[in-house]
This record gives sequence, C-alpha cells and structure tokens, in this order.
Amino acid sequence: HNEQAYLDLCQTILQKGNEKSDRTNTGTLSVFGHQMRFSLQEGFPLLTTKRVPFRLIASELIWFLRGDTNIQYLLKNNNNIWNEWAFKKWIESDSYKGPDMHDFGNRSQQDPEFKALYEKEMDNFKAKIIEDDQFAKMFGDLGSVYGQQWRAWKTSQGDTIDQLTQVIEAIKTNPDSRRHIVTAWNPEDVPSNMALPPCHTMFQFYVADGKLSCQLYQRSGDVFLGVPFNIASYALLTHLIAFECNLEVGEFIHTLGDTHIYTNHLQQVNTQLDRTPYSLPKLKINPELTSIFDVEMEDLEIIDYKSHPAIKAPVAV
Ligand code: DHF
Ligand code: TMP
Repeated sequence: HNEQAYLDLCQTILQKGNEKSDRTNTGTLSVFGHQMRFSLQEGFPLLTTKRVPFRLIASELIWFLRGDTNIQYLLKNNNNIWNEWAFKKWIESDSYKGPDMHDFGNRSQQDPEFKALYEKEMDNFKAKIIEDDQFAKMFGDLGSVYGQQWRAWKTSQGDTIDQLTQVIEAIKTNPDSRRHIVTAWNPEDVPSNMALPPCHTMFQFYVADGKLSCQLYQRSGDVFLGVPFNIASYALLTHLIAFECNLEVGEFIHTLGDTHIYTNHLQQVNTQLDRTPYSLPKLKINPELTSIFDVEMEDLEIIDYKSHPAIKAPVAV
C-alpha cells in the first residue's frame, strides 16, 4: 500500500529523529534525506489515515498554475492555508497601526486572551484583502513564490521565463530529455523577496513506457501538516501534465531534505499511526479540459475517498 511509505517515515522520525530547534521556536524531531515512492497507477495518494482536504490542495495548485502569488485568489476560494505568511508581512509593515502582533503564532497558542485579539485582527485582514483590491495588491502578495517562479521567472535581461509551459513542450517533443526541470529556488530572491523561501525547490519529469513520472526535491518538510498536502499536490500536477501530454501516470518520487515532525504534533502523529489505511481514492479529470492552464475546481474530482477523521494541529509560523 502506497500510504505505508508515509507512515514509515513518521515511524522513522519518531525512532531516530534528532532533536533540533528551529526558526519558529517550536522544536522538532528531524532526519536529513528521505525518499518515498508513490505509484500513481495504484490510486491517488491522498492519505486515508486522516482526512486531507483535496479542495484546498486543488485550489492552491490552480493558483500556482495561474502564476498568481496573491492570497486574494485563495481567500475568494475559501482557502486559508497561506494567510499567516501574508499577515506576518502586514503586521511588520509601517502601515499597520493595530495592536502588537509580533510572534502571533506562538503567543496565540499560549495566551487565550491574545488568541481572541489575533483572530479578530486576522478576520479584519482577510476581509480587507477580499474587498479592497488596492490593499490586496500591497499586502496580499507573498512575493516571488511558486506561481511566479514557475510561470514568470525573472531573467537577468529583464525578461521572464515560463518554465512550466517550456517543460510541457519539451515533454511532448523530446520525451527522453534529461532536462525536464522546473526550479523555484532563486538565490537572488532568497530571503528578501519572499514570505517563505520555497520548500519544494525543484522538480523533474521523466517519461518511459508511455508513463510520466515526477520527482520533487523538497528542502524542508513539515511531515504532519505540509507533507500530506505536498504529496497530493505533486501527484495532481503529474496527472495534469500527463493529461496535457497524452501520457499515462507513472510514479511520484518525493525526496526530502530536513524532514521533521514538530514537537507539538507528536500526539497527533501517534493517533494517526494507530489507524489502518483504507484503499486509495481515484482522481477524475474532466475529459473536455483543453489546457491545464485553464483548469478550474469543477474539472477535478476525487472519487471513492474513504478516510479516518481529520486531526487538528497548530501550524508553526
Ligand atoms: N509552515 C509550516 N510550519 N508548515 C507547513 O506545512 C507550511 N505549509 C505552508 C506554508 N507554511 C508552512 C503551505 N501549505 C496547512 C497545510 C498546508 C500548508 C499550510 C497549512 C494546514 O494547516 N493544513 C490543515 C488544514 C487547514 C484547513 O483546513 O484550513 C490540515 O489539518 O491539514
Ligand atoms: P523553513 O523555511 O524554516 O524551512 O520553514 C518552513 C516550514 O514549512 C517547514 O516546517 C516546512 C514547512 N512546509 C512544508 O512542509 N511544505 C510546504 O509546502 C511549505 C510551503 C512549507
């Protein structure tokens, strides 16, 4: 079963992980260098040992494919997964005049009174991003994150490169090439131009036997919260590009650098490890879809998704 690779990773970290402090002051158990393989023929790798919200994964990927880097699109699609990182830029800006929100992630976990204040500020921020295009332009943008790097990489000549369109063209015309690469890591943009330097730093496609495979190098992986999203997101991207190129799907290979479980997720991970996986769901793509750059939520459907209940956990900011 495909999902076992993920559960084994959790076990490995619990057993062998190094205790490591981290940027967010949360603390982690961490291993360096790990690889998982998912056969996309076996089913769609949306974890079943906890409910993973496919809707959020799909709308985030569509946002990347559009080359969008502004959370306004996500909020209009009721997707809140990037809010904290835009909010952080807002409260650190000179225009912010509200109550002190520094270190809001940790403080809202420790202090219920602060948490209420933070939630109110966050609600105001979200409403303003949705209603006020000018404000959204200034404070909804996460900077040079995935959407921009994939679709409009800035060159030294002042042009842009659409890496994704180029890689699709290359897969169609020269499938055996060993250069089917998209990179999101631009040293010139790290760290000043982005809310969070890219975690999924580069990926490569490979064609053999009429099947498209994809390998991702992820420099940093939050195994409980981020990684289940990342697996499903790249599986979805591989399906979409295979669809566009008239290929079957092969494997998704997930290679990780600093692979960690935050110490405030340990109980959740143990709960999940006590569960037995169900068989994986299937992905259905609207056969009428003509270009993956026009894909909408309605074109994507997950079928036969049976899962254990969701497990809540705080995200480290
Ligand atoms: N920072 C950290 N520390 N970990 C991350 O995984 C992470 N991921 C980012 C940005 N920064 C990050 C972008 N992706 C969630 C999942 C993915 C994600 C951000 C957040 C998350 O909180 N997932 C919840 C459900 C959220 C919801 O329902 O709105 C989950 O239980 O999976
Ligand atoms: P870092 O920049 O200090 O590595 O922090 C980023 C954190 O976010 C780290 O815990 C990894 C996690 N993360 C994922 O696991 N997947 C993602 O897609 C993103 C954006 C972040």
